[in-house]
Amino acid sequence: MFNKVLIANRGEIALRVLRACREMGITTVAVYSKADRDLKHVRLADESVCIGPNSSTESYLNVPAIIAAMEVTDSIAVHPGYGFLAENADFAEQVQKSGFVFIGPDPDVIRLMGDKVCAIDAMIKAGVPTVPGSGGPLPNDPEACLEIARKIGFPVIIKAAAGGGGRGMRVVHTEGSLWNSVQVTKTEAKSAFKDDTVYMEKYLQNPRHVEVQIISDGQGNTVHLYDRDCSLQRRHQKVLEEAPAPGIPMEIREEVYQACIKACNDIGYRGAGTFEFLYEDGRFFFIEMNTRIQVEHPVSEMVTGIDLIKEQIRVCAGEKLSIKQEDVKLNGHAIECRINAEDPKTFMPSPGLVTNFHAPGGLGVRVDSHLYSGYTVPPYYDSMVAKIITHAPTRREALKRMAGALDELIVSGIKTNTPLQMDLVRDEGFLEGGVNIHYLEKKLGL
Ligand code: MV4
Repeated sequence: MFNKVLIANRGEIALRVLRACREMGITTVAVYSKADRDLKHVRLADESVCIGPNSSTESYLNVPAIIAAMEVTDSIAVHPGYGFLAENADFAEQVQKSGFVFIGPDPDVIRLMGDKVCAIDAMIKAGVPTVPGSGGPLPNDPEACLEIARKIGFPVIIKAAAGGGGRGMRVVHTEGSLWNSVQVTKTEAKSAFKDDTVYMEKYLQNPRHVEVQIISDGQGNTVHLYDRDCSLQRRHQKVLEEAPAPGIPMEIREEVYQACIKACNDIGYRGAGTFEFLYEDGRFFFIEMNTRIQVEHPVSEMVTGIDLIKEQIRVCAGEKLSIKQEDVKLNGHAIECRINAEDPKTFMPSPGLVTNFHAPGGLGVRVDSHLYSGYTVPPYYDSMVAKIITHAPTRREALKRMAGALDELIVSGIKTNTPLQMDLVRDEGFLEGGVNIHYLEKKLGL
């Protein structure tokens, strides 16, 4: 096992990784930007290194600075968390070439999944159900594109191969607007990702966002940790997630889990990973794969009892997976509410001094947060400051528990989206279960 791990992230996920390392007896190294010297995990880490100024480009995204920090601290491995460099294949490669371990899949696997056209192709080969589509890049020819779109049937969606997470896509409803949309998406993709490759899919009008969590040791052993529903989102930012996805028959899900496991073993996947699907009319359609730990991983941990961060570290240290599929039992239901430092009405960021912080507690309540009374939320990074997770035998009970936890939560001095979350866990439509990806934006009148 690694004796020292560098945590290349900040906020709640850096603290989450630190806690896993501590339990495994691994020495921790925190790296932080100038604005982040007072982060909770920096105080708790065995060692810490300032890697640059406030801007993330010059600190948490600064590859030479992070590798230099690994060298001066004699770190063995780096945990990237989520965001920042977590899905940067070039970073993973640099880490390996410098003689360190990247806690994640091989750079080539990150690269394969980063190209959505290649990812979809790999999934088709493994038998994972995908959205009907162009089955490759779109040709640079209006007539050929029109023929593909007619075969798929309108509406269609044009997506950038290098995009993902909602960046670089365009819905097309009519034949007349197709070619212009293809060209505009290509131009945007070229400037955003330096790659103008685009592909086409059937546009699903009212799907749910359901994702499958897996963990693999890269030695042919992969297990799934069931699924999560992340349909409650605003502008591609998830707001509330839950596990398992409500109201989907287990036979349908089981088939998808087995296909995901086969895909992992086919591509030699190592580490934690998420298969994102759109779910509509009783069917799953793969859209993309995330090769990192995700923000919402705690809901899967709560319903399975598995520590995903520890498993990530173990498999990336070359150990075999410590669990077999039959050990992964689904127990109850979990909900996660993301607490953001933002205005609950305008969604404008609201950084500043937290004059008082009081976390909720009790049976089945988990709080993943780096907040403390007297901490100042800097304006330079993501506005998420806490995740409240509740676990109970049933969905209704988990939601009821969440309502109580949100009532207990105190974050004074800054604005947060807690009022929105309080409203959501009491929302009639959401309480029914199985709302689609447009539900929250419609509710907010967007
Ligand atoms: C889609 C889609 C409908 N049909 N693809 C947005 C994020 C990216 N991961 C893929 N996205 C979508 N792809 C087809 N063929 C609708 C979306 C989408 C969406 C997906 C998941 C969660 C929220 C969403 C919000 C708007 C659009």
